[in-house]
Amino acid sequence: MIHKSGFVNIIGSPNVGKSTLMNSLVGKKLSIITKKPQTTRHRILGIINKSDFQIIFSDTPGVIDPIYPMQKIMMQYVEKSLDDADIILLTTEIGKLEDITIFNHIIKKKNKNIPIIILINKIDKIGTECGKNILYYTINHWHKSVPDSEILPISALKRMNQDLLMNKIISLLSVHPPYYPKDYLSNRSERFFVNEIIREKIFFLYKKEIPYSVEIHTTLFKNKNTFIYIFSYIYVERHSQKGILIGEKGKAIKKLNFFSIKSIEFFFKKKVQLKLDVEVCKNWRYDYKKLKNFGY
Ligand SMILES: Nc1nc2c(ncn2[C@@H]2O[C@H](COP(=O)(O)OP(=O)(O)O)[C@@H](O)[C@H]2O)c(=O)[nH]1
Ligand SMILES: [Mg+2]
Repeated sequence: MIHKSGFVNIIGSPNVGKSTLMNSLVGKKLSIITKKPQTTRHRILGIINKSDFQIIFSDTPGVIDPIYPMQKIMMQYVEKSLDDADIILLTTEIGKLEDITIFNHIIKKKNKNIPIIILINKIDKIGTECGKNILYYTINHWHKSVPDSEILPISALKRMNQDLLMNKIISLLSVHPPYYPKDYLSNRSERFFVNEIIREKIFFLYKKEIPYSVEIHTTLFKNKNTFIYIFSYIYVERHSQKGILIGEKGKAIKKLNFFSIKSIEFFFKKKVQLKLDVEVCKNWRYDYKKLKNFGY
């Protein structure tokens, strides 16, 4: 039997739905999703395994102009994902014509032979006549701006045109044995997913700069008979943030613990006991050494 395999990298500006798309294609919530930009910090692989193909999707941080060291490292992940792609999914959303600046930059940098598919996401938002016009203009805009590319309107959330996208990807894949064992869903460890789930809850429960200032480090993940025992540190940048995280009489962190457990249990399909501890790691986002220790 012929077997196809390849790396499909999802790239685009923040908040257009890259993580939602990868999760919905893979069928498991591997990447965290929030309403806020710059949620995804790492490059995360999501793998689809079928008897005759293996597709390795890569979710990447949104393309931005980096300001501080952590963002610079995030953008290096994006650049790297331009080199090792077999197919690039340039993702934008309906009406977001200004993404042309980012797309031109990416198209210039990428290897000429790598095919790109332009995905116009969030088409579930149309419906009104006005929405249809916007979609029409958006498609036209991309046809004119990037003449040689494939363009596909989709909805990651409502899974619209997902079959079309999958067929297109499979037709572009090369014949190749699988790159990863066929039971792999991701390249990431159990601890990594715990870190990310807790971070997602922090995005959900805390305001302003708090979610951007935390880093989670899970030091213990013990699979017991009937439950998983987990210990995670939450690092913040300043003492004042520690107070906010814990909250009055520990109320805030209790809430965080509760929501985190629910999601971690859902992810691993097992009961979970979770201990959280908050520590200050001064200005870690600005410190290359500390970032390295955190695995960036
Ligand atoms: N209406 C609609 N919203 C979407 C769609 N895909 C993603 N979103 C929302 O857009 C926001 C950002 O999604 P996310 O996947 O985190 O974007 P990323 O930053 O590109 O990874 C979230 O609130 C998603 O629920 C879609 O197809 N339709
Ligand atoms: Mg994301």
